[in-house]
Amino acid sequence: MPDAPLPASDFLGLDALLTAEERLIRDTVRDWVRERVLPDIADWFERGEFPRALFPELGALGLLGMHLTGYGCAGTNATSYGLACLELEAGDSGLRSAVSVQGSLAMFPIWRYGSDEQKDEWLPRMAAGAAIGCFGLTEPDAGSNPAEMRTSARRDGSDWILDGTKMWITNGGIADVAVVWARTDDNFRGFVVPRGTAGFTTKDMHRKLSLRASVTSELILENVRLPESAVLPGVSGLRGPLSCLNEARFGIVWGAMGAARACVEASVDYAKTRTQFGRPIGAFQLTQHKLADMVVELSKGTLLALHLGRLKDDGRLRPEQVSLGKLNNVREALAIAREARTILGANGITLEYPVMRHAVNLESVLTYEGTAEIHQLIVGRAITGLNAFD
Ligand code: TGC
Ligand code: FAD
Repeated sequence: MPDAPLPASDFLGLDALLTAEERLIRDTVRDWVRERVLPDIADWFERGEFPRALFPELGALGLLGMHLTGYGCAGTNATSYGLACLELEAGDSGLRSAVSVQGSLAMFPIWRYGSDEQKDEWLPRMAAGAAIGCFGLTEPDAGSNPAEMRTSARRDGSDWILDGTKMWITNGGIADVAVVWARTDDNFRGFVVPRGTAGFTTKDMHRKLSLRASVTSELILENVRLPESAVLPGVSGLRGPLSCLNEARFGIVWGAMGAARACVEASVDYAKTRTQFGRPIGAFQLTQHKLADMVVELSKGTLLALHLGRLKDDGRLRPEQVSLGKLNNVREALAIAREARTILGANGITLEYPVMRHAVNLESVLTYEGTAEIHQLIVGRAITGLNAFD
């Protein structure tokens, strides 16, 4: 009697390396995505929208700022946060983006660097999904190199005056609060800017061919007057925003494998049922070659994510190691999605199947949170000790 087939989605049996609690969180998120996201995601993607109503549901599930402690946050370990990102991105990268930005880029800086008043005002509502946050670092002329940002914060008495434009900001148009990074006389500082502040407006960006089920916006700051209490007191310098990116990039290491898994599952199903030349296309050697290579990279990438998760939970994860994970897992997820597309033939280009949606989403994921080239240079610097950015 032959052994039972090995599942493409967990060929190495990595499930056994998770704790019961981690599996429970993973299964809860997977079920929620299956029930609440998969039936509608193609429509949201086609219409170019992200339903705001999902936020309170994500909050009720404990997924917003889930690896933070206190203030209504779930306080899970980092591996559980990663598993949640994986399951969310198996639904859509836009969904994982919304959660990454809320928890790792908007809540994290307030939680780590904010005053007690800022934490009390924002974190409980953000954890519940009652308030949405965004993170404004990138500008029209400062992407990979945020040190070139023009957005300025100058003193006026005890107030600050902010001027500038942030671009490509996830959740920007639906955010109740923006964490905005700006240049001061001698440094960079973070500011907590509530929607409704005079001079602060947002404009959604349209005609995107990627990450369509996600709100992407410009933040426009014109003579925005903020009190001293708006500044994040706990950090100055680019270390502030870059440290937040470590958190979000860690989530992407996992999330990319969710998108990859969805593509692998769709192509295995398709290859077993689509018949040409009198047999399932999955019976052809060339198709099996593709499927095997996809499963190899999915397995390696998921193992890498788990290893980085364990390092993070042990307090030993270094930013350069996160860069290695983001570089590898997004690059391989994109290769898997493109290969999956070929297996589905013409059907692969439609929204009836998830693969093209994941493939185009992953183009954004390859670029944001540090492009593939930037992560190559970060890893290259760590290996050689030579700084290519100087
Ligand atoms: P340098 O100017 O030398 O360093 C500035 C300070 O920052 C520190 N630092 C870090 N700290 C913590 N974690 C990290 N990963 C850090 N990287 C740098 C550094 O030690 C220094 O500290 P200090 O105290 O000495 O002042 O800059 P660098 O040479 O280290 O970095 C250059 C470079 C290119 C690697 C960096 O600028 C970079 O990572 N650029 C990429 C920019 C980026 O990733 N932007 C992302 C925007 S947010 C986004 O995309 C959200 S998408 C959300 C979604 O929808 O999911
Ligand atoms: P550039 O920096 O202009 O780079 C263009 C090309 O040049 C890339 O291939 C890059 O790798 C390459 N390059 C640059 N420098 C070097 C170098 N030294 N060596 C070799 N190659 C180099 N930002 C936020 O702040 N908040 C958000 O919420 C956010 N959400 C986003 C959502 C989406 C959908 C997208 C697409 C982007 C988002 N971003 C956000 C912006 C994102 O972080 C930037 O797009 C990214 O950092 C790259 O910047 P850039 O697009 O200006 O490209």
